[in-house]
Amino acid sequence: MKIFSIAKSRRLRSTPYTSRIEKQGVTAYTSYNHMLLPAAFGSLEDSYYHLKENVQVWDVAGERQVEIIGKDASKLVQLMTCRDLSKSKVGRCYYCPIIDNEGGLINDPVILKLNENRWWISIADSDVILFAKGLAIGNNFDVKIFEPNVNILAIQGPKSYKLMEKIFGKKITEMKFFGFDYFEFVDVKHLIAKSGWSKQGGYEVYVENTKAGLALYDELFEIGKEFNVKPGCPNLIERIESALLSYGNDIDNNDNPLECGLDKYVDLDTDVNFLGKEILKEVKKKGIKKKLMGVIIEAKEINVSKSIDLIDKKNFKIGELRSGVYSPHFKKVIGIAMLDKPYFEVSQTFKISINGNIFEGKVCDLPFI
Ligand code: THG
Repeated sequence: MKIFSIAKSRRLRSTPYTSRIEKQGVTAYTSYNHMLLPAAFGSLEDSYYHLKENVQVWDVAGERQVEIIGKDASKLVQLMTCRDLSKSKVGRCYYCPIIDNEGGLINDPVILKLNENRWWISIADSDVILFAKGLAIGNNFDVKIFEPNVNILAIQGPKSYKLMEKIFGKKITEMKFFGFDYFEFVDVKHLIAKSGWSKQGGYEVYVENTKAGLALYDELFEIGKEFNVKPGCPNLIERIESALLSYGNDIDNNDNPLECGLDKYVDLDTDVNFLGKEILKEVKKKGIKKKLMGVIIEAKEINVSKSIDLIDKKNFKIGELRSGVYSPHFKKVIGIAMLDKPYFEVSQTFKISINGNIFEGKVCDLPFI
């Protein structure tokens, strides 16, 4: 595979941590919400093992916040998501599909309820702010919508608890998954959630005060020495094994949340008002025509930069691979694929062409682990 460098510019925004991670050896970037997102610090497999055993600090400032504040803030947030937020609590995070009037996914953010009239939508890679502003204008909602200067630092891995306890005290270890609270470091309070885009445990610090955030960044690496801390980033192997979905890769606006296995976050039997509700009810009644599934492929290597067709014995397309990677755990390629009806069944077999060679594969449930 030929390697290309990334051309930086103002449009592809740097983060407050960019100069730090470049000193620390970032080797690849991707773009996320028009911002640099580190994609590798050397070997993907080394980072994978390190993440599963130690602790990493990630510059995930690209997970931008869309702040919605005002009298109609809750109404607007609910209009955008099919998850029922009527019983939501201040101090909690909610993983919420955002969908349009046709039920198509716009984004799959984490939504934080800051208070009754103030929310942060912690977005994946699509311009939710434009969608939110359009809806607010069209509905004459009394809200302000903007992107606050928040730059998330994720602390991920099994040793994240010990590291964060050393810096913030015992209370931080008592927080529940997807809860958030405020914790002080050198006289500055930071919003910290027990969350993150890995299944290895950890926290996310929503840094609002950049200077204090950089001091915290340095402290994490200083105190973290005894826990073998390293800089890292969302890890393709770990996130596919854990089936953490990536908007734009695994799912996009042509998919609805029921097709993506997000049924848990689709509340059709409540009286809350959201876009696409009637359409999703119809989809549920009639049944989905495609479904996101796991796949295991008898190959040792893959690089997915666009969808790859999955075909049956007669060379008929039955689905498409959307993400894939070699898993050291399974010693095979694993991936996330959209399978057409009626092929989205566990143990369904298929063929796939990777770099001109044909490999056998099998459909399975998500997550892998
Ligand atoms: N953290 C924050 N913002 C984010 C992400 C994040 N924005 C972009 C992207 N990641 C959004 N996508 C996801 C996808 C999955 C999860 C979080 C964000 C996730 N899911 C858990 C799971 O699937 O098991 C738990 C969901 C739940 O139980 O509610 O964590 O990572 N700030």
